[in-house]
Amino acid sequence: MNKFVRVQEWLKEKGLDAFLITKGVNRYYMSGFTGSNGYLLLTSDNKYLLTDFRYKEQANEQANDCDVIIYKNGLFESLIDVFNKNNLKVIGLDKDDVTLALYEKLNEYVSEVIFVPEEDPCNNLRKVKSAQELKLLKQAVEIADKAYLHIMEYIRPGLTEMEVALELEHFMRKLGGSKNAFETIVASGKRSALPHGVASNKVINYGEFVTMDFGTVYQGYHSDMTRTLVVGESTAHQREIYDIVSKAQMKVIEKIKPGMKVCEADEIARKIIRDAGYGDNFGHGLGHGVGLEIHEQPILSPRNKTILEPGMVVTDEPGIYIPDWGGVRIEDIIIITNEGCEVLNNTPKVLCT
Ligand SMILES: [Mn+2]
Repeated sequence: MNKFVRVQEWLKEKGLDAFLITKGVNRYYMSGFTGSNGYLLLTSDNKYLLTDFRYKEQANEQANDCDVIIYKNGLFESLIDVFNKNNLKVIGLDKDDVTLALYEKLNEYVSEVIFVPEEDPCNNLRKVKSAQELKLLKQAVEIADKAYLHIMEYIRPGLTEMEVALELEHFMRKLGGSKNAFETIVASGKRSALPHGVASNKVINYGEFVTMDFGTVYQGYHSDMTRTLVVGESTAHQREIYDIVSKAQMKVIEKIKPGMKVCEADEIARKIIRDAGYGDNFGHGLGHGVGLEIHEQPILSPRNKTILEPGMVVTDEPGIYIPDWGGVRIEDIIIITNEGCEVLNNTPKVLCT
């Protein structure tokens, strides 16, 4: 079903006359407009895109099914005008995005309208991806995959974590990625016990774990992958930890399917790690949705009861982190299919270089 129709139904359910989208990715999702400034007002029968003079042509071209309004005397004047013309009285605001400053100002300028804090309905719609979105996500993943294949050849003792991060980032940009999906993590030796150890000046030594977590953005869509390897020869303990994480990660791929609650998917990996005696060393959720944002719904935590549906795109990224020793995380992006899942990443998951 058309996403605007879904929002119209949602407005009716909530008893709202309109919803004001303030968050950039949701503005893009509902209008196609890529400009950095603007508000999108969704009413029961129309979409109004309010933006400034710089984006006049771009907005009319990209958001061709919206009424484009270019502010003349500022955003508030234009908003009041639309509210009045459409007799809008009860308007939902994005409670995760609207600042107190904006909320105060809206109330000050338009006292006759009631503003209701709501979750932006787009966050929910974005969980299930369209064919076009899947295509772009696959391209973002492919770029990251190719960068990792390159880094497997490139990495060697004596390089710093930052040098490895830069090489990954440079390679992804050359392949068409527009920017890094997030701050690149390259964590070696004891630092690999830090789940979010962004690349530092530390030199990578022979025999150390190196955890690399990185991704790119392709036409707005994010990739996110993690591999852990040992530069040189691994120890029995390193192999033991790696094998547990690998088994947990693969078991999720084997078992995850639509109809399952996300907490049940999390438990597949968590049980394996717990049974191996490392339950306390896996302190984060199994993964997260990924798309226009690097972290989006559904969040795969042990507490989330959201039901998995075909077309959802999530990460599968269990880890074990042992303070003052090191850690392992392995992460792929998967699509929930009608039967189970499809893994988007193609790069090998092997311990040694
Ligand atoms: Mn991730």
